[in-house]
Amino acid sequence: MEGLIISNISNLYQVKVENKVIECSVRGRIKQTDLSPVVGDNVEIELLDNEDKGIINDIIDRKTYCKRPKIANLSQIILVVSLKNPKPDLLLLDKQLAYSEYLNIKPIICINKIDVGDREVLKKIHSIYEKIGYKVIETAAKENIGVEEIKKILKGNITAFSGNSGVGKSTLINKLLNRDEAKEGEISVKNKKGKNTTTSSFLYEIDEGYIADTPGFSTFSIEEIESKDLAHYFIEFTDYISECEYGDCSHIKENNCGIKDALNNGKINIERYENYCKICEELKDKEERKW
Ligand SMILES: Nc1nc2c(ncn2[C@@H]2O[C@H](COP(=O)(O)OP(=O)(O)O)[C@@H](O)[C@H]2O)c(=O)[nH]1
Ligand SMILES: [Mg+2]
Ligand SMILES: [Zn+2]
Repeated sequence: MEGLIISNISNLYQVKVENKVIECSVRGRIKQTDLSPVVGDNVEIELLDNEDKGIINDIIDRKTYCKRPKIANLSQIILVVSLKNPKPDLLLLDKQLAYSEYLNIKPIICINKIDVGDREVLKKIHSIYEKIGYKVIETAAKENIGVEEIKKILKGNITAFSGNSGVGKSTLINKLLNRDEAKEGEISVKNKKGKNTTTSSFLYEIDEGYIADTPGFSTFSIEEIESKDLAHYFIEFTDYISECEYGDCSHIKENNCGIKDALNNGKINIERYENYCKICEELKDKEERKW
């Protein structure tokens, strides 16, 4: 039978099959391939004699896969910024947008703490990101504003939340799940020896979807992207890349660059372009240090 891995603590997996959760271990054969099951994987399991334990025999093809934190089949990432305390970090947001595009996971922007902060900044973020096709949702999680709108888009998806510390991710997740404590990513479970361990990620069922509570998503790194490919993950740039004179154009110092032309013609936002340049230089530095 088939199930969904909702948690993983060392080599034990909780697999949801219909309305039951079955504790599973992994068959040696899969362990020997480099493909170990992760949270979010759909797996083929076989029940053991006592019916509430099982063995994972196979992993069903993944739609998406994120290495750090390890999680499979995420379909959406809600990128949370706050209007104030901390103020919006658009460089981080642009990094996260690029990384989501690279992983082929749909990003959605959530501006939290709209009860405080500057309306002009709020308008600016809407304008920059809606123009290029991203959905932007406003919330004040603490005041329960906009939480229903977030709930609606969770249906049928496995959704993770990402953003700087303090933007309100835990508050938002707790409101969505109707739970009180801020325990984001720190689901403490006693293992067989009675020792407390912390799961890496956990999927919470909500309506007809899942919320991935994933520590480490707030600061995920985009080092996997090669600097030469970065422009492809800035979605509004892709139309202009073919107009560059040089096939290996980095869109920074070259002449006859389609992206710089689009920038000069007002078709690309200057802040997005400047963030592209910063991220590109950062990736290049890392690539050079590898040698
Ligand atoms: N003013 C205001 N404060 C909020 C809102 N949402 C969360 N906070 C506060 O922001 C702080 C950080 O929230 P938290 O959920 O821990 O952020 P996280 O680090 O992203 O998980 C807490 O003191 C929250 O009470 C909001 O909508 N408005
Ligand atoms: Mg938190
Ligand atoms: Zn170019």
